[in-house]
Amino acid sequence: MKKIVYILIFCFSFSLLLKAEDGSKLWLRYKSVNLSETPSFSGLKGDIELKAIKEFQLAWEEMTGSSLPIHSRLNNNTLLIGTVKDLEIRRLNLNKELKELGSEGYIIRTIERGKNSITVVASEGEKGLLYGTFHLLRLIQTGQVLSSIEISEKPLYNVRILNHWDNLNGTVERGYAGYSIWKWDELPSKVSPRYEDYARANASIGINGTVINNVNASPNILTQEYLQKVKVIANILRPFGIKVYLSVNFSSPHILGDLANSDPKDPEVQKWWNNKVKEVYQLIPDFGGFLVKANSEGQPGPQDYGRTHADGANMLADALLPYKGIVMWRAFVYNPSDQDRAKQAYNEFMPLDGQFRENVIVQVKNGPVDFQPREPFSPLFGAMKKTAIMPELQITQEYLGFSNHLVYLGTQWKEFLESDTYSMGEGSSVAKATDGTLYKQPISAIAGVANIGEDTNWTGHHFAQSNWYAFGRLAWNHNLSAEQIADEWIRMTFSNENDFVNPTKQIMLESWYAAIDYMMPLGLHHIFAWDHHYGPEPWTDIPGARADWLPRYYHKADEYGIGFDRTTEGSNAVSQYFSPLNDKFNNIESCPEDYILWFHHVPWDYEMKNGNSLWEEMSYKYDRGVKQVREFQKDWDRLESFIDNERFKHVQSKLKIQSKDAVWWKDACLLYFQTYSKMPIPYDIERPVHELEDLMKIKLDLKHHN
Ligand code: BDP
Repeated sequence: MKKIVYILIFCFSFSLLLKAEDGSKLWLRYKSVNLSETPSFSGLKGDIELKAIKEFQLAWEEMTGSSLPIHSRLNNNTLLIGTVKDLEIRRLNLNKELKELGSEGYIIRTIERGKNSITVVASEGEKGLLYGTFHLLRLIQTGQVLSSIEISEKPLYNVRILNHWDNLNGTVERGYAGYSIWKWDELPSKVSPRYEDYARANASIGINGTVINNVNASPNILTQEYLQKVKVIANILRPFGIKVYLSVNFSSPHILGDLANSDPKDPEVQKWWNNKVKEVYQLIPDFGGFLVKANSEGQPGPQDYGRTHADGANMLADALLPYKGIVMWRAFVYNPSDQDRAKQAYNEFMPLDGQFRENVIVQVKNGPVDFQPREPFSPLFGAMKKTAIMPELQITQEYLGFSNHLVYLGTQWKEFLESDTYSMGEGSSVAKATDGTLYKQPISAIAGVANIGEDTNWTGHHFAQSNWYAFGRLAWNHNLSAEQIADEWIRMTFSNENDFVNPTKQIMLESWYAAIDYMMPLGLHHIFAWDHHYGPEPWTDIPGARADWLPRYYHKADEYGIGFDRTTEGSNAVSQYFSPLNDKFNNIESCPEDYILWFHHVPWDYEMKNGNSLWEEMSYKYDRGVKQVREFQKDWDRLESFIDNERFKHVQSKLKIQSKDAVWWKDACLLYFQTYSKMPIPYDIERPVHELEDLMKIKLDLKHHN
């Protein structure tokens, strides 16, 4: 049925009622929008059952308190939403442009039609329409001028996907926002309303895929029983343009299928996977594919049978190919050995370059070790020129204070995506090496490990929502600045008042640097407490534990100095980078100080660029991190009148925890490393308030759910 919808001109304002808010609406808060300056804006037309139109209706209702007026003619100030299938859209001569933008791209444009000025949201496909509508709503929410819009967009990565590390028992590995949102016990009969809320939120930022179970995968996910549950989730996500993917356990044929082994070269094993994949597609016709953690941290894999990662990935890829499914094969591999952990993934995967099927994409964490507060980019980016590579970012703050610390990661991800790999000469950023610009690849993708749980505000900390948001926005367009993303997010989530937006943005933009400073400045890494990765334990020694799971392996502090020698004299990890980076990192004089202890074992009295000794510089960095968090507290307190009390208080108390933790980190690291440096903590910084021996006794009972 064809219906044309017109909306009357609206021009009104809302008084900002600072009603208690629990954060459950995320950035999709249409109520608080002040429309007083919104010029004539109206109309809606559409003939498809579109979530896009529904979303606009919902927004309209929330903004105006009344339902969307429907008329039957195009007038001035009409909003026209439609795909190229729609006659009105076809009449606008946008088809060529729309074709170039593809089915996820869209145009939002003010078009003069005779005496009338209409606003058009148009796309080749329905997904583009959904994204375009959310974009338009974002413009409204952030108070932008709507009288002459000229926007055309398309995503820079094809697959923009969340990785949930959610277990089938409801726990979330490295999850800090409560239990999983996926209620496996209730499915398939009972459907939580949050599944649809989740889908909407993701669609609003362009996320188009989700891996709903942990990479440490239970084989049970592939049983009929669970697939029936997955089907229900897939059905809910589909209208929002989101495909479901699953993490699979490489030993599934043996464990579920009772086969003697799971050797990828065994025809019985191949047959098992072919049948299993067929079964999956019978239930979920648009199923996305598999994510695999193999031969990593005790997970089974092809190497158990003397086969390579390529053999394993290709077997699954062959099974998925007839249905256009993909395999995301993780490169997060390392084993206890004499070889520097930071070098292992590269050494393992480089020889396999060119051996992977076209529907395989190798998923590489941003850094060579493991989501540390700050790492140089993994040398695999740009290096595998005949293999599609996708970045894996960690949205959940496993190594950044869980859901207690305010750490905006837009800044971190931008630094990473813009890092120059030099793989094809200067200007070969990680982003370009993975989005299809430098290397022609059939698929491009980017993944983020989700920070979502059943907490009312979804992410534990209200500000952790900004990381979910930033991931989606950067996956869509990595050219956006961290600042722009923070700005939009604040306006949509809290308030459009500049006196609130600007200081809040400042906090966000400084927060990652502050966290690095109070946790692991100057390239220090992995000096966390055993297992739970929350607080500092640079001293830990667990008898019998793997050396590469202990902080000493990484900081190597001794009386001479501190840091991991990865130069040509040391582990030679520098050689995995392209020229001129290899030389730059190799030479202590040219190595960026942000990474100096990542690449060098530096004497305590080494003179830094500003004239401080290394020890002094380290002390000042820790101190600066602490001071910054104290400033965040002051800044936040000044903003009390701008937002609802509920969220204000929540963030305020989280900042208290962060502040205490920052002091804990500073005292622990300075007092402990001082036992090696034997130098005084510079007298112009705050004295430690803890005894080292007391700090060494702290054992937090934070469960790490495996
Ligand atoms: C580490 C986590 C661990 C994950 C692993 C992975 O500590 O829980 O299973 O990464 O990415 O950061 O596979």
